[in-house]
Amino acid sequence: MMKLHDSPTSPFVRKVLIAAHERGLADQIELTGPETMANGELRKESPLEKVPALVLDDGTALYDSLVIVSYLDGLGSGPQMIPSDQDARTTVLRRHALADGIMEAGVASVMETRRPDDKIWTDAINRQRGKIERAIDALEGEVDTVGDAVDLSSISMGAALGYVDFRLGDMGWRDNHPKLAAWYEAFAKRPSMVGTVPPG
Ligand SMILES: N[C@@H](CCC(=O)N[C@@H](CS)C(=O)NCC(=O)O)C(=O)O
Repeated sequence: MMKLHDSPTSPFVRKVLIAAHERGLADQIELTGPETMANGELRKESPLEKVPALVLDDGTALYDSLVIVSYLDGLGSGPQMIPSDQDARTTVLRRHALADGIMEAGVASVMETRRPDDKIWTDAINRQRGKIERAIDALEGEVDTVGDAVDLSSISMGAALGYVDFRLGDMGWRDNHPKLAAWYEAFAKRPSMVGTVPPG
């Protein structure tokens, strides 16, 4: 049984869990829960002390989420997460970078709001939200070519937009991005998405 250091609200963890579902591996992964960050266990296995980190049966720890998805791509069966064809792989990795950037900026802006009131820097929050807005604009422009593909880029888009809904719902991203909204509505019905919704 593999062990995943996780947090139920992390979009990077969700990316990994969606991949695990799609590859038919979810029941081979035991979740540790967020307490391994608090109790110091995570830092013994991952010097960066971030979730997700996947610990294999031989004790090897894998991080970060991209590396874990790449590893899962070699196990189980189901849609290939990272295509081997050069052009397709480059597009999928670039689009993953866009979605991952939404997650990074989203997490950074949420962290900023958790500072003591007098230390919250609104400019920093707005700078992160600007990144998210531009990345969502970019995805709106290319979502036609994503179609119904299930790969690293679409699972990351699903996890990223799910996180925006979860933590930054006031951004109202659907209003000006009708194609992306329609894509997300369909993608969010996949069992891998339904089974990994962050707790309300
Ligand atoms: N690039 C990493 C990002 C992971 C990440 O930022 N995880 C956050 C939770 S959403 C975390 O563990 N933060 C704790 C910390 O930075 O100390 C990945 O893709 O796995």
